[in-house]
Amino acid sequence: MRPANEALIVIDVQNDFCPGGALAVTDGDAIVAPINAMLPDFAARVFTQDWHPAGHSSFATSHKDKSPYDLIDMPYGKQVLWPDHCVQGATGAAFHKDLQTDPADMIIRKGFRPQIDSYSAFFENDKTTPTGLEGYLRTRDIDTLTLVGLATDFCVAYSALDAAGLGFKTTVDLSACRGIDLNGSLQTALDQMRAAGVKLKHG
Ligand code: VGL
Ligand code: ZN
Repeated sequence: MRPANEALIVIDVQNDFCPGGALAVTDGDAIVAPINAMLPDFAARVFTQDWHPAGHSSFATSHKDKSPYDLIDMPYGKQVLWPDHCVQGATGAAFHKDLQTDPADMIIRKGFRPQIDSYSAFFENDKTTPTGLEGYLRTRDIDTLTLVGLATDFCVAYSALDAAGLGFKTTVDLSACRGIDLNGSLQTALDQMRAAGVKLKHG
């Protein structure tokens, strides 16, 4: 068992990001067994859940004449438009059925504000509105994080970059992550994480 200052952060292992889902990541479900195997080793375990109201502003269907994967300008910056996904209460928003969720100490939901998306587990896409996760971890004296989940180049990378920026010792275990890879976004994310001092672990 790892020491009490270390947490495993499991990002968005939900049906819509797995094969058959609305925003399926290739082999997204292949990480479920490795994550289940990692859980017992950590004294602290946090899961995140992408959790959008119907008609969320990150959905292409909420914008006239826009298609999924188009880029638009939002008041807080550029935003990729996505297929409708992880709608609150829908099957697509549920965790993968084989993911062991009982060991989660906390489940943090994000992306619930209609007008702003939230990739990171720490801040919404305006990079200032906090989710509360930082306070949760600090009040438990946790300073070292391992991140796994979906998708490597969006929610995992944004979370890891914010974690490193907040001063957490941060590792991304790539053996338990899968990416979307939109126009080279996977390589960009890996480069950014490395440059920010995030340790990338390859299995
Ligand atoms: C995610 C796109 C939109 C993710 C969430 O979990 O990586 N990506 N919403
Ligand atoms: Zn989302």
